[in-house]
Amino acid sequence: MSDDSRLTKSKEQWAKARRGGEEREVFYEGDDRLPPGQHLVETFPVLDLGFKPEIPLSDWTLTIGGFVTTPVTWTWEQFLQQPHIQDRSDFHCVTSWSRYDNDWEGVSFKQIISVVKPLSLAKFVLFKSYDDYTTNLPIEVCDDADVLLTYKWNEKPLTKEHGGPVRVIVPKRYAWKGAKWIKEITFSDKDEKGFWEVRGYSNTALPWKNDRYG
Ligand SMILES: Nc1nc2c(c(=O)[nH]1)N[C@H]1C(S)=C(S)[C@@H](COP(=O)(O)O)O[C@H]1N2
Ligand SMILES: [Mo]
Repeated sequence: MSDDSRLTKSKEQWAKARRGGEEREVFYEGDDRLPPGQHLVETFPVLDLGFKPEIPLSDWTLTIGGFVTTPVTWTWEQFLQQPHIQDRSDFHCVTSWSRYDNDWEGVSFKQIISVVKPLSLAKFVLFKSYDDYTTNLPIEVCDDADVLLTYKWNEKPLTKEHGGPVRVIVPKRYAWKGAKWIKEITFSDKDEKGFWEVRGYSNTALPWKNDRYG
């Protein structure tokens, strides 16, 4: 299918859904940008453990360590001094909503790797947050050009409800793999499962494979 016909088709579908009275949330199938079992939303829902930590920038630190050559703890100023990237990506939550075209800006995971230099023994990454949330990924999944620690969403500072000051974004995985309110990143030889992974969610979390439960 050409890009043009895809665009036309999805415009028709949007129109249909709107005539049906759904203003904000549109359900349809057949958009080849939407992973199986997902529906598109225009809003940006908030999901957390019922607690949104408040972290003043003067108290914020990010510690990156474990099996690395050069562990670091960055203050907010030191984080901002790192080279920045921008990336636009779609966001897929396992609870079935997807949100297209989110603009993120921050420090790429590739930059983190180049700073801390993981040892060859390091095969996995564990993310820990200020709300004690954790999630885990293999290092090669993190070492991808679209994985970043963002402090902006659509050109504005990332709000507390969406994980500000800084959260992780891993576009090719379901959104629970992206830790909000990131506090620690630990490289390890072992795959330690995170909060949802120990509760039965998939360890791989691939939206395009409908890979929700372990
Ligand atoms: N620290 C932390 N990060 C988290 C969560 C959380 O509860 N705490 N929830 C995860 C889940 S299940 C999802 S779907 C996304 C939701 O991000 P949003 O609230 O910005 O939509 O954050 C993920 N990262
Ligand atoms: Mo989620």
